[in-house]
Amino acid sequence: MGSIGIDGDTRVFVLTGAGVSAESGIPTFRGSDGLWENHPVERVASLGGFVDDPARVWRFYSERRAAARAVLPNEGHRALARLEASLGERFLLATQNIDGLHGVAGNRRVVEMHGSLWKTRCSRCDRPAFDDDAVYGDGSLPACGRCDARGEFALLRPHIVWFGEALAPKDLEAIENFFDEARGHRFVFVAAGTSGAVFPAAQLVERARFRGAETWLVNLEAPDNVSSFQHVLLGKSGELLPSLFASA
Ligand code: BJW
Repeated sequence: MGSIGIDGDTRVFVLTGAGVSAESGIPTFRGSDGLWENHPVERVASLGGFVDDPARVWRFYSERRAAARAVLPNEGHRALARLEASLGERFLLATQNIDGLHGVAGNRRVVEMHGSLWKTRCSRCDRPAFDDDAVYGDGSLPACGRCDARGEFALLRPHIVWFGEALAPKDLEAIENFFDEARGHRFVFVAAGTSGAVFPAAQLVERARFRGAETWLVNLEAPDNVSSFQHVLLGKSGELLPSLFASA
């Protein structure tokens, strides 16, 4: 397998998904043994599911917080941290993962497109999301202190982008700005560990191609949008990403 030759003109955008954290021991979503096998998606990852049964949703995310606490970045995460250290502003990482492992590995130029497992916000007021690693036990539902002070009751919710919810405009803008700036330079787009099944993340590869990007895929198996990629490397990201960027 070759590596992506990177020179002083190269801009690299990386999109990651659950597969990149799989070798750290975090389950992916789809497929056998995936998270969605045991949890009806619409009940735990939609606003409707939260309204119907907030305790179920908090149990789901609390279990994931408890499991993710003990987990460490793998070689794939570390390769991306080294790449950022080498490229600086010529690099941007957008992750669909909420586990925070890219940050633990050392990446700072990260857009967490689907939110963060380690943040909580009010389900009603515009209080900004705050750091929170609490595990909410059976039946204990966290309420918003700011709403309470106004004599209103509102539940806190995980700071996650659920199905049917819009991604943060500032996150989409950061990606679009990077794409626009990369146009006219050598622009490399890499997707790793993602099934290409969820939008808008799945269409980023086409948006990058439109700006002239060279497109690479690193994934265990061919995903839904495989035909959008010029270079396809099938295998584990923890093994492939370090050699892919060996020349950076
Ligand atoms: C390895 C590996 C190893 C394993 N190495 N590889 C256009 C068409 C159709 C539908 C839509 C559309 N646009 C929008 C929609 C609706 C919807 C959607 O996409 N639906 C699809 C299911 C069809 N999208 C949305 O609702 C989004 N919102 C939106 O578009 O809003 C519009 C709007 C505008 C204005 C107002 C209101 C609304 C939001 C999507 C949010 C997704 N959220 C989730 C859950 C929350 C996060 C969490 O709880 O963790 O995010 S869903 C879930 O899927 C999670 C993931 O981030 C996301 C992507 O999954 P990912 O990462 O690809 O994981 P897997 O498991 O699917 O794949 C792993 C891959 O890795 C596999 O291929 C393995 O082979 C591979 N692998 N080991 C390398 N070691």
